[in-house]
Amino acid sequence: MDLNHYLAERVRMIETALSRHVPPASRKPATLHRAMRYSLLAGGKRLRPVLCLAAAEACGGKASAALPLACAVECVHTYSLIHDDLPCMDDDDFRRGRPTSHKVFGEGVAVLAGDALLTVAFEIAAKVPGWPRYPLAAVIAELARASGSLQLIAGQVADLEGERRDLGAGDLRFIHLRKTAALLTSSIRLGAMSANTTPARLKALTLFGRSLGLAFQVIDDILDVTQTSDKLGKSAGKDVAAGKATYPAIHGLEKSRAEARRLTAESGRALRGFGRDADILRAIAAYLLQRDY
Ligand code: GRG
Repeated sequence: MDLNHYLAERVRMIETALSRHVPPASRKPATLHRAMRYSLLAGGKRLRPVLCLAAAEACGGKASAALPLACAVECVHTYSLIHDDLPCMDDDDFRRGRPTSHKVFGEGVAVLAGDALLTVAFEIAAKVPGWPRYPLAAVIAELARASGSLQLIAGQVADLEGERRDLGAGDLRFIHLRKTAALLTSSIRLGAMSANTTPARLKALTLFGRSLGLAFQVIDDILDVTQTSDKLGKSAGKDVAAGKATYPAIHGLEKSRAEARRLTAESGRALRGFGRDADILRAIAAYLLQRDY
């Protein structure tokens, strides 16, 4: 299947489901629901939910079975963006091509909209039936681990504490693995779980997600220095301004590009045991690498 066609169809499916899972903007407290919808339905790339559906399909499952889990990871991801943009964190005023949540709704409502998106993620995930190899409790624990203090939040803490400090390549890998690769990998694992995949395939997809997540973050770091804010839909050049350790800052642009290519190739090798059903996952990995022009 053609990747653009696949992405357009799956993104449409995800957008429709996301809109249904979150209370309407008119529902009390209306400001909160408006803020949740403002950030969630602001048209991000939907990379994590698309990967969730594509992983389900690569394992012979159906996108429709994985859809609630895809929406759940997107809610967690959007919460993390809202909180990351707050003045007490990265202090950003531009995200997904529009002013950040706290700029529009104020800090209090932005914090609460993030809290509510994190909470609704688990309500949505709890709607799946669970599968013979992966009962509902295992599915919920998967999402909780990726979002929790050892993964996503650990990455954010290390990132915060690393500002204006001399971090090395090992510290940077620690941050990337947790802040970016953990939720991305979990999106893929959740999709695979919805297809009741074998433990061997789940392991292979975990390796795929880890390499892809690292590649994605290296590319994101490159784009931060090579692209404009308009093109990115978020403030460019923030990493340098905040004195952050990034891949290009430590290794330079050329080595960073080589590393992104190496990690993408590594992600491809993890899919060796999969047939044509995983072609979309392979195509997504190649497509992400092309973002770095
Ligand atoms: C606040 C707990 C907490 C965590 C925040 C997501 C995050 C951790 C920080 C945002 C900054 C950043 C560079 C994170 C790394 C992951 C990343 C590249 C996020 C942006 O994801 P995209 O590009 O965004 O997929 P869209 O808007 O397309 O969904």
